[in-house]
Amino acid sequence: LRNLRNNLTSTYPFGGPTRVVIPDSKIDWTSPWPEYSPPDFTIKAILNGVAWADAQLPVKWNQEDGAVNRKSHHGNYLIDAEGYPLNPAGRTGLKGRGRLGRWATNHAADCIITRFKKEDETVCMLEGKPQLQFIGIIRGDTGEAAFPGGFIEFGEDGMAAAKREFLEEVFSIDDLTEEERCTLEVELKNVFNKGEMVYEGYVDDHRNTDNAWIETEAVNFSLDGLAADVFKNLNFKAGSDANEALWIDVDQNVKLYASHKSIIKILVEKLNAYW
Ligand code: RP5
Ligand code: MG
Ligand code: MG
Repeated sequence: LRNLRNNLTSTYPFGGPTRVVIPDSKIDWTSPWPEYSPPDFTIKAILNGVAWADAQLPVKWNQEDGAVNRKSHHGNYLIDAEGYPLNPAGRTGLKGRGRLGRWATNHAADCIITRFKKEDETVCMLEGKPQLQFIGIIRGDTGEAAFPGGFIEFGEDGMAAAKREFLEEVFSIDDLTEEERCTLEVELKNVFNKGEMVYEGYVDDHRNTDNAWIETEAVNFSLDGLAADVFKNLNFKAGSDANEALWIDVDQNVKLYASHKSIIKILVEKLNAYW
C-alpha cells in the first residue's frame, strides 16, 4: 500500500494546507519520527456537522460500528496513542480528515460498465486483442475522467452503491420524473443482473490523509453477454458530481482519476483485452 501515494499533491486539494514532505524511509508508521507534526486539517462543513460525517471521534475501530463499517479491506489498521486511526498506506503529511467525512476507511463504490468496442458490428481488434470501452464521467471537481462512483450510504452494499452512483452521474436519475425513472430502470435491468467485483481496497486519492482514506469496491457489469446493447438507444445525461458522461476507450495511455487506471488494467488482463 505504501506505493499508493502518487496522487498526494503537495497542497491538499481545493484550498487546504501544504503537506509535510515524507522521506521514503519515514512512510511507514513503524519508522519512528518523533518530530513529525503535520498540519491538522478538516473542512468546515464536516466540523460543523453533516449527515455523512462522523460527529465525534469513534472508539469502535476495525469493526462494524452501528450502521457504519469501520473495517479496512487490508486488515486491522493501527490506532495512535491519542486514539486516531492511522492510514495503512503510511504517513501522508497531513492529519485530520481533510474533505473526508469518516475517520479511518471511507467506503466508496465504482461502477464499470464495459463492452468490447465495435465498428459496423465487428469487434475492433488491436494487436490481435479486442479493445475494451467503459462508460466514464468527467469529474466536476478535477476535470479528470473517472468511473462513475461515490461513497457507500447507510444500508447499502458496494453493488447497490455502484448502481446508484451510475444512475446519478450518468443519467441524472434525481432529475427524472417517476415515469422516466421506471422506464430507465426497466431498460437497464439486464445490465445490472450480473456484477463482478474487480477490486476491493485502498485507492490512491488526493483527499487521503493520515487519519482518513478511501477504499473502493469496483464492480464490473459487462454488456458483452447481453442480447442487445441497451446503451445504443439511451442518451447519457451527466448529473451529480459529473460534468459529462461518455464511452472511454481503454489502453495503456488512458488517463484516469485516482487509482482507476490500475483498476481498469485488472479487468483488461482478466478479459485479455488490448492495453
Ligand atoms: C475515488 O473517489 C473512488 O474510487 C470513487 O470513484 C470516488 C468517490 O468519491 P466521489 O466521487 O464521491 O467524490 O477515489
Ligand atoms: Mg456521486
Ligand atoms: Mg462521484
